[in-house]
Amino acid sequence: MKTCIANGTIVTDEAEFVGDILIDGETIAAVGKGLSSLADQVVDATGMFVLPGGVDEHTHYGSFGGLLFDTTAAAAVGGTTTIVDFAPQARGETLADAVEKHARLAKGVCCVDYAFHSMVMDAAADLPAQIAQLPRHGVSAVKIFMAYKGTPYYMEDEKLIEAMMAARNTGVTMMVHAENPDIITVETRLLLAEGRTDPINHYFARPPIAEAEGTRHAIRLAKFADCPLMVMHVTVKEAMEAVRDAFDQGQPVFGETCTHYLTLDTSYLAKPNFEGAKYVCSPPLRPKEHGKALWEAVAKGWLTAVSSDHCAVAGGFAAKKRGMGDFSKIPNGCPGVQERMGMLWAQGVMKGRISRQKFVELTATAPARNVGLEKKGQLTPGFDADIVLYDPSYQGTFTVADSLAGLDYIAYEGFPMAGRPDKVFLRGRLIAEKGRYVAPAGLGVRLRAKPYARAYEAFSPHAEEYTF
Ligand code: DUC
Ligand code: ZN
Ligand code: ZN
Repeated sequence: MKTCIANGTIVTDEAEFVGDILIDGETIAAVGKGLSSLADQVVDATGMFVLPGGVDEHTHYGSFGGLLFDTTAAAAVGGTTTIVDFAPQARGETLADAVEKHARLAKGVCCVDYAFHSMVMDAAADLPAQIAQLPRHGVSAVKIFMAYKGTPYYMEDEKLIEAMMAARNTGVTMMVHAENPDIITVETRLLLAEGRTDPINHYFARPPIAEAEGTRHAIRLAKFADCPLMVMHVTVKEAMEAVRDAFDQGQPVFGETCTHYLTLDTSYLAKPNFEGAKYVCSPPLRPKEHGKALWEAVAKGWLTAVSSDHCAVAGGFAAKKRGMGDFSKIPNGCPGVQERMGMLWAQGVMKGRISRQKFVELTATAPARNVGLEKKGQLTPGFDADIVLYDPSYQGTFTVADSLAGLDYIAYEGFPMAGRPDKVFLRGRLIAEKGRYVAPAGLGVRLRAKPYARAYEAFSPHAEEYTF
């Protein structure tokens, strides 16, 4: 069966032009003009922007208390056709077993295609060997937590260095959650001792300097270990600058940021009636000036992708209220997979902060490249026919009433929409239309991410052997 998406404005990470996309089965067969006559059916895309389906390189379905894959229709209606989800590790479990267990939860349930990252939540003595196994399980990246001291997530430098060396030797991308754990521990203790228990104190306990220090620290360790590095959820100007400057000096260091750090700020944590708890995530929301620096960074390519860090904490607002009386007990997590692309379009493209090409790069092309997903993120013959017809004329507001994420709130309530995905195709099949999910659940398939992905592209551990 051949389908032609005709007469839309096709937007890639480099250009845009009015034309057609011919889909043959699940794959893009051709991009050009006058392709309708080759198709069995034609979808008129006049007036639409035709975008690659979004790739969200950072989601938490089931980790950090997040709801599971039965809530992934939210991704589809928001224009995201691939998620890369963190597989949580149970105590005593190997990283590979954790990935395979997580894959069983997604199979036949997930509404969009999915790949996995590993995350170390219980570092065993053989962690380096476990990391080396990951590419065989289709996993190209592992995340290490420098924060969360006192929990099994936390990793001390000695282990982190060994993990970096193992990752480097096997082409696994080392991802870090970079916040100085001791600053957080001390600040949390001081704040609670003063009786400061409200959600806003989550920010004061994790000040910008904690992230700046953690980021610089991670970059130095990576330099020592000769390991490419991906700094996740960069939220502060100084951390972003550390990533940018290390890269400029020739170190393979990359970073991403997330929708909420670009569009929300610390004032949301101060909302009355404990509403601020809905916005508790780590690192925390930052004062506005950091958001400004992050917009500049994504526009200029100093940060490579915008993910949602989607974590829809099960139980919604009631679950967040477990932290009443002690902000440090508020479950961490901010939902956003559904709104990621629409918010970035409305707040980024429509406000002139990024171009449409940059939008495509940040939401689809670059994350696919970061993760090593070879057939995703581009409107190119041979790639999967994951395609969004984006209707720029639609006007509305983001509201929980339209959310498929399974919570009683969203993070972007009341924000204006500037258009929305009118039709979303997953491997050639229509799965969402005008905010509704229109396909049987569970059509997503598991993707294998290739090692030696983006962070390794300019990196040869044996470069000196080739100098003359
Ligand atoms: N880090 C994340 O990336 N997401 C949720 C919480 C965290 O610490
Ligand atoms: Zn993190
Ligand atoms: Zn996360």
